[in-house]
Amino acid sequence: MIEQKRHLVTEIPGPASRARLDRKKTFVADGVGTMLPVFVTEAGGGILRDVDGNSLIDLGSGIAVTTVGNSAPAVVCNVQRQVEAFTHTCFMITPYDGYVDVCEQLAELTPGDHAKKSALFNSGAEAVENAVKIARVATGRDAVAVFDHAYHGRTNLTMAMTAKNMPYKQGFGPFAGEVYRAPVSYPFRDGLTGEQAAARAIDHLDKQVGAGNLACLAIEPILGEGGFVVPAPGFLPALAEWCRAHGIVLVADEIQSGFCRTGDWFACDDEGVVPDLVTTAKGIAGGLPLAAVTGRAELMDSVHTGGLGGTYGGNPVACAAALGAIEEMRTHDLAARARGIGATMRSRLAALAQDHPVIADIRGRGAMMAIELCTPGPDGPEPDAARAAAVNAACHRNGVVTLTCGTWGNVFRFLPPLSIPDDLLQEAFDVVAEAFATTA
Ligand code: PLZ
Repeated sequence: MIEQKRHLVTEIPGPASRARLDRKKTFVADGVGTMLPVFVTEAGGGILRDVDGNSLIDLGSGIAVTTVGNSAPAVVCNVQRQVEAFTHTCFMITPYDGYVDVCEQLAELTPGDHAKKSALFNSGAEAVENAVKIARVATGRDAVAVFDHAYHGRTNLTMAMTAKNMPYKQGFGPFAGEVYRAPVSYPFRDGLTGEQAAARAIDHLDKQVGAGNLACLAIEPILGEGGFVVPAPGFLPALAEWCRAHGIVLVADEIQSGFCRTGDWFACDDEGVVPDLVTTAKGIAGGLPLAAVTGRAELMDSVHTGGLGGTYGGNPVACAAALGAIEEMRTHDLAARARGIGATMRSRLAALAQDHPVIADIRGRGAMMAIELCTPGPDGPEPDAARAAAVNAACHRNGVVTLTCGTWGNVFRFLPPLSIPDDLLQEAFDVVAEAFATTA
């Protein structure tokens, strides 16, 4: 394991990274952005090492992917074994055990004890698209309900489902039709109880779409890119109840919140919400591309044979990685570790908020925590995206990889790998505190 120590030997990014950034500019399309252009050579635990020899603390996990840590032992071991045995057959041509093993794990781990089946894909967006396909076939209906601040991907259908225009949608339309957006529960901004916010969303959908026209309602149980918004308690259960009453397929998009990130296997577990379909990706496979739709067996089976698939979906190497990642989560009780990390982060952030009133809200669950930065305005809190960007840049300069998010870009989020040692986590928050103290 790479040494677990923050150590900077050059400015960030250093000269070797800057030279590579010039090459990137020559050969990589400008549309593919890079938030922190340090070129990585090695990573593990809570550290990313770059080409200049700097060691940075990772509070992003490559956007909630390396939950078990980079190159986690069971992932490496399974992948090495699989890559030597065979790399691809295409599961639709000749199958293999790894795919079925992952589906069996998903049946056991996702919320609810009903019979479940899964289909595997490559990316989160692909999983969301397939969940919608399944819901449409199962219900014979077209309409899809999504929420304000939602993020579901960058493909044509999932762009339509994603709320924020820049940078995800600008210029890329026309978008898929029959997607309807409802107001979400955003306790910091709306002050509503979960039940009140659900009643508002349901009334909106009832009047503007009609419950009987909805194939599915897709929701992130904790919003990810939209700002780590945790809906008020009662919101998700009330929506689940309404979906059940009207034959609407409830799709929980657990792509960012799933696989121990929030301190449970899935964020829905917190309130005992049992979705009809769950989409997963990111944390499922320790960094290899894998995604899944898991759901009620009868719903999943409503699609004709051959209707779901793709050349690489459930690639054997990615499946081997997923089995390794799940083994790491089970053996090290990473859900409990996420709760511990969450408690540390919350107390550090609460202390920080005492000194910096710009920290207007602290929210999240487990190792998925964020702060929303605002200044007081005549009509309520005004998003302070400039401060979020300044603090983010100061963290980067000092060797801590942090991320922002949110519709207004004013949310500063923390997604450490669950393999991060305690002292490194504390040191990272010392750097965050210093970043607040030295920016205005
Ligand atoms: N659903 C809830 O968080 C991916 C996007 C990064 P893909 N979020 C990170 C970016 O700017 O592209 C995400 C998510 C939720 C779906 C997705 C999409 O997953 O694997 O990126 O397609």
